[in-house]
Amino acid sequence: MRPVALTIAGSDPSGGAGIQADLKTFHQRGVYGTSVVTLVTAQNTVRVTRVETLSPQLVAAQLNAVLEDIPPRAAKTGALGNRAIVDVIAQCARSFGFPLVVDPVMASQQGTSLLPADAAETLREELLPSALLVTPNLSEASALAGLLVKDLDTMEKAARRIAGFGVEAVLVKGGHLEGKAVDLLLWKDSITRFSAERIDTPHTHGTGCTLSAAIVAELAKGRDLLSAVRIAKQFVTRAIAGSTGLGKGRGPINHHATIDEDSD
Ligand code: PXL
Repeated sequence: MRPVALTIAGSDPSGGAGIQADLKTFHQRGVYGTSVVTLVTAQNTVRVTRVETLSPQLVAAQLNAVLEDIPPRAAKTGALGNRAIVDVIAQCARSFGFPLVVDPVMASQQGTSLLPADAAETLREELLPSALLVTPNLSEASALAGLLVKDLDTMEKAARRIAGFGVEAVLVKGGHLEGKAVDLLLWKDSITRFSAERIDTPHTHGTGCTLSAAIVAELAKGRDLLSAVRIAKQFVTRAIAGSTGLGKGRGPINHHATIDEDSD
């Protein structure tokens, strides 16, 4: 049977990020996708004009509906919106019998807040202990670790601090560093670096969502964390390279990307 993967995230009507990116990635990577919506943004490739969160009761009801009927093999969280939503997901996640990847989305690419500071604290204290992996970018790693993350040394330091909150593995994404795009994984007390050539394009909308969704898809298929991250990074690199520049602003990456299968 086809593996099932679940995303708990916000909606991006322009289709490049959020649940839309997650579901496209799940589909492209061969798993059946289910989704729980936490918030709805009104945005396109140029700007975000509005964000509204759903009630925590409605988020919990969606989650219970999928869990009781189509339990996933792996799940992710993306934009969660506020503390009450983080709380209900954290409570539920304590009894997840499958791996959870937390993409600690704090802001849209244009800088609109998708998680206030108090909710980020709840995510760190209440949700991370139930997660297999958290995937912060440099600014999210800075906020979670409480230190300025700006190079490989501080990425490692932040990863160790964030692991102290009870999450099994930390992937700090270095996509915003100068030079090569290097992501750093701390898992079982060892560090692995995943490096890719930097692709010079403004069309990177949805990169973080797509990376965590691709990791979840591979975990749902039964891969171990190291190969899931390696394959997901390859998929995202191809997707960035193939971005077509849809829209008038920073366009989406190409979720139709293909990679060299079973290259492990
Ligand atoms: O890429 C982070 C992100 C996550 N979720 C939603 C978003 C964005 C960025 O724009 O809109 C809904």
